[in-house]
Amino acid sequence: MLRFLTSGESHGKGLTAIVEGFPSNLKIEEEYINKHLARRQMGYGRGGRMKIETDKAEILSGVRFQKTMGAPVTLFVKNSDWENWTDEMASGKPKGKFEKISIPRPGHADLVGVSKYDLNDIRNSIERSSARETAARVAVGSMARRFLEEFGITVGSYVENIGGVYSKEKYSDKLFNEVSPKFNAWNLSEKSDKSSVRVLDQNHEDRIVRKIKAAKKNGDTLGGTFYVVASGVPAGLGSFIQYDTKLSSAIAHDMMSINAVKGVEIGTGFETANNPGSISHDEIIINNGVISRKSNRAGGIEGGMSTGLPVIVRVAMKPIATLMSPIGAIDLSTMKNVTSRRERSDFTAVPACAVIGESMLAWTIAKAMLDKFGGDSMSEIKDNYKSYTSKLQKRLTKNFRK
Ligand code: EPS
Repeated sequence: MLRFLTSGESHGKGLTAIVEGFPSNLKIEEEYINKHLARRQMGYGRGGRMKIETDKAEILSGVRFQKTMGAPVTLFVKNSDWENWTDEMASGKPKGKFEKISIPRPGHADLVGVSKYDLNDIRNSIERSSARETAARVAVGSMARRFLEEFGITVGSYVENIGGVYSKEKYSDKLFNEVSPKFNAWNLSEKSDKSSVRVLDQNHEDRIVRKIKAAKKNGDTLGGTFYVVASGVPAGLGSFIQYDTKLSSAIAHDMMSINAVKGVEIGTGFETANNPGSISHDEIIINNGVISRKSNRAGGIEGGMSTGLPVIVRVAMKPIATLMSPIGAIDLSTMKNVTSRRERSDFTAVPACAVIGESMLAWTIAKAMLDKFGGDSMSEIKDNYKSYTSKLQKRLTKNFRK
C-alpha cells in the first residue's frame, strides 16, 4: 500500500515526509523534486515568505544511486525562516517572554484548533494548519509524478479564475472535447508556468494582475478556481465495487485535503446537473477499429473508474483567511469583540494551489496504479501493466464475439 505522512510546522526547522510503498528501481533525483517545489513558490500575489524560502528537498532515506530501494523514502524541506523563529518555536524551555496570540482569524483553523487541542496560544494552531505543509506534499507528489511518467501518464494544470476574473475563452470546453490519445496534460503546465498567475492567455493574466493589485491595496485576499488534468491514465483504475474503491472519491478526498480548498468537480460535474442526459454523456464510438468517445464530459471517470480519457478535475480555493484589512473576531483573553489580527500572508495563492493540486492528483493516480498493477519492483509493475493494457480491447471483442 502506498502511503505518506508529513510532519513539521510553518516556522519550525522544516517539513518531513515519509513515503512508503514505492517499488524499487524508480529513478528519482532531488533536482526533479526541486523543480516542482519551485513551481509551487511561483505566482503573483504571494506574500513575503516566498522571498525568504528557496524550497529544496533533501532525500534522507530510501534512495541509493538515484534509485528507490523499496524502503521508506524520507524527504526533508528546510524552512529558511526558522532562523528568525528559533526562540519562539524552540522545542525546549521558552527563552524570554512571548506574546500569546488570542485573536482567532475567521476562516482559519485558529478557533476550533485551540478549543479542540486545549491550547493557550493560537500560534500552536497556526503553525501546523499553515499551507506551508503543502511544500512537503509537492515533494511527495513529485515522486508519484516520476512514477507515473514511466507509464506515459502526465499531470498538468492551469488557473481558470482568480477573484471572479475569467478568460474570454473557455479552455475547459476544449478539454471536454479532447479525446486524442496523443494529448499530453503536462503541456497545460508548460504553458501556464510562463504566466505569473498560471493562466493560458495574456489578456486574462493582465486582468487578474490588476485585480490582485487592487486587492493588495485594500488589504484583501482572493480565491479562485483551477483545472488539474492527467493524461495517459489507463482504463480501469478504481472500481465500482465499494464506496471507498472509486477513483472519483479518492480524487475528491485528496483534493479536499489541500488547505483552503472548498470545492471539487470532475468533468462537467455541476453543469451536468442542469442538463438532460442526452447532452451530458459521452457517446461511445469505434475510431479506426479502436473503442473511443465523442467527448469527455465525464472527466475521464465513469462508475468510479478511469475510462482511459484524460482525468479532468476542477478545484475551488477560498480566499486566504489572513487579511491585512481585518474583519470581525473576538479576543479570547478578554472575551470581547475586536477585529482579527494581521499576520504576514499571501494575497492570493491560487497559482500555487494548482501545482499542489497536480501533486495530489499524481499521488491519487499513482496509488490507484499500484493498487491495480502492484508489485515490489518497477519491472514487476511494468509487466503487470503491459499484460493488462495490451489485452484490454482484445479481451472485450473476444468475450462478445457472436
Ligand atoms: C506558505 C507559508 C506561509 C504563508 C502561507 C503559505 O508562510 P508565513 O505564514 O510565514 O507567511 O505564506 O500560508 C497560508 C497562506 C496559510 O493560510 O497558512 C507556503 O510555504 O506556501
